[in-house]
Amino acid sequence: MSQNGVNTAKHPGRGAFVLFEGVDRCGKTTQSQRLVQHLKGKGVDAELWRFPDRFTAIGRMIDSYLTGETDTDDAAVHLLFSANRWEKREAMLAALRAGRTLIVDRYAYSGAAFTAAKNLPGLDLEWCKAPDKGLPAPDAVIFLAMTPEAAALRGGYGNERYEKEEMQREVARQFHLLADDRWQTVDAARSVEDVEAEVRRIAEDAVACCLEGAPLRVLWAGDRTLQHLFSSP
Ligand code: NYM
Ligand code: MG
Repeated sequence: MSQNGVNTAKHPGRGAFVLFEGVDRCGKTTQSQRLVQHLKGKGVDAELWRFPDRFTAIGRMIDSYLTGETDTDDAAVHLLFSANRWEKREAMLAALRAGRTLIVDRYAYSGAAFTAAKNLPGLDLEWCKAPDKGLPAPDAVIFLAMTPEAAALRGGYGNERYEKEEMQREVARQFHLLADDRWQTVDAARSVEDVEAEVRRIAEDAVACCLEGAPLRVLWAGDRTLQHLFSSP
């Protein structure tokens, strides 16, 4: 609609960025896949993303570190995980701008929690967060809460680096320090269906808010938003 030459048409609304976080084996992959199917069934344009994305050049380095094929300096590999998010930033923004909702399995919170859990001198939580500052922030973080003991009972961990109960306990502690105002803790020790019902409510709320034009925020940068990238010309 045009009034006095000013475009007053309501921006058609963007996609939502819904993030799943939690310790290994807490059900993120199952719940994120089911959520995408559910949203698609309701006519929402939704897509599943995961980090690390092991299929880029950087992602292949991360994969070989996680499988134990290579040893990489802890700070250097932390920066690779972050670079793996930065290299997807443009595509992420383009998808959200096109109205596509992204359901994301792990992001910068995992990045900070896993490295900080190593408790290495110099690599404290603030250092770990720094390289991811400025990335798009999720509209909702669904934290699937489960004790590492309960997660371990779920068919056990795999053989990748970090998949040990002691490490996971420390990761859980770091996650709690990262909880922010977008963080929703969901008790993941219940049945898949009970967890799913709560997950759906959170995601559908986020999708609705973004359709109405909720601004996309900048990660770990206070109230800064990326709204200038979303307004129509
Ligand atoms: N991980 C994941 C990190 O250490 N830093 C990161 O930035 C991200 C995104 O990689 N144990 C760890 C957490 C997992 C491992 O993830 C592989 P997945 O979801 O199991 O493929
Ligand atoms: Mg894993």
